[in-house]
Amino acid sequence: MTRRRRLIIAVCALLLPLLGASTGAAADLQILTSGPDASPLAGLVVLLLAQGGKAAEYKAPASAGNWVMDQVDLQFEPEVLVVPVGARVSFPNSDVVAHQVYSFSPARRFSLGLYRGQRYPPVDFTKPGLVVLGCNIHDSMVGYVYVSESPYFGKSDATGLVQFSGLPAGSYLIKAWSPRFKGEEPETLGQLSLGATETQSLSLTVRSALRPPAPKLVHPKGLHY
Ligand SMILES: [Cu+2]
Repeated sequence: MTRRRRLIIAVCALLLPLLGASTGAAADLQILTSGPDASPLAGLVVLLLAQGGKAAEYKAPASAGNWVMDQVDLQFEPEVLVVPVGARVSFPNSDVVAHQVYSFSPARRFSLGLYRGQRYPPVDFTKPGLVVLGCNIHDSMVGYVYVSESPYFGKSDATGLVQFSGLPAGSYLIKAWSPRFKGEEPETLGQLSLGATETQSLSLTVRSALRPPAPKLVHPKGLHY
C-alpha cells in the first residue's frame, strides 16, 4: 500500500467516527505505527487516554496485578515494560552475576540491594510516568517501566503493530513513547472515536526525531553472567 493511500485511510479513520449503538459490547482496534522515515516502529508504547463515553468511566483499582521485569545477559528483559497505575513489578535476576537495580525517576524512586535470583518483593508503581531503570554494577544496563495512567495501553511488535481488544465505546486521545525518543514526554499521535462493536484499523506516524536503535549487546558464549 502506498504511503499516500495509508495516509488517506488514517485520516478517514480519524475523521469519520462510526456510529454504534451503546450495547455494552466492546470494540477492537489495531494501529500500525511507523517512524518519521515510514519504517515500522517496534517497541513503541501506545496509550489510549479516554476523553468521553464508557471508556472515561473507568476507575483505576488500588492494585493492578503482578508484572515481571527480568534481567538476562546483562540487560533488562523486556527493555520496556508498560504497566497500569497500581502495578506490582518483580525484578528477578536470571544472570549468574549479581545486579543492583535502582531508579531516580520522580514517578518511582527505589533501590534494590545487590542480589541474584528473586530476593526482593515486587515494587509497587502508584504514580503514572516513565521510570528509567539502571544497575549500579553495569552502566550499560538501561530499562524502562512506563506506568500508564490509562488502562488502555499496548506496545508495538516487530512489524510496528499494536492491538487492543475489548475497548469500551468512547473517544480517545492516542499518545506514544519510545526509548528512541530524545525526551521522556509522549507524543500525541491523534484521536479517535470508537463505537460499541466496532473494529478499527489505523496507520499512524511518529513525528518525533528518533535516536538510532541501541546496538544489541552480544556476550561471548561460555562466560557466565
Ligand atoms: Cu547489573
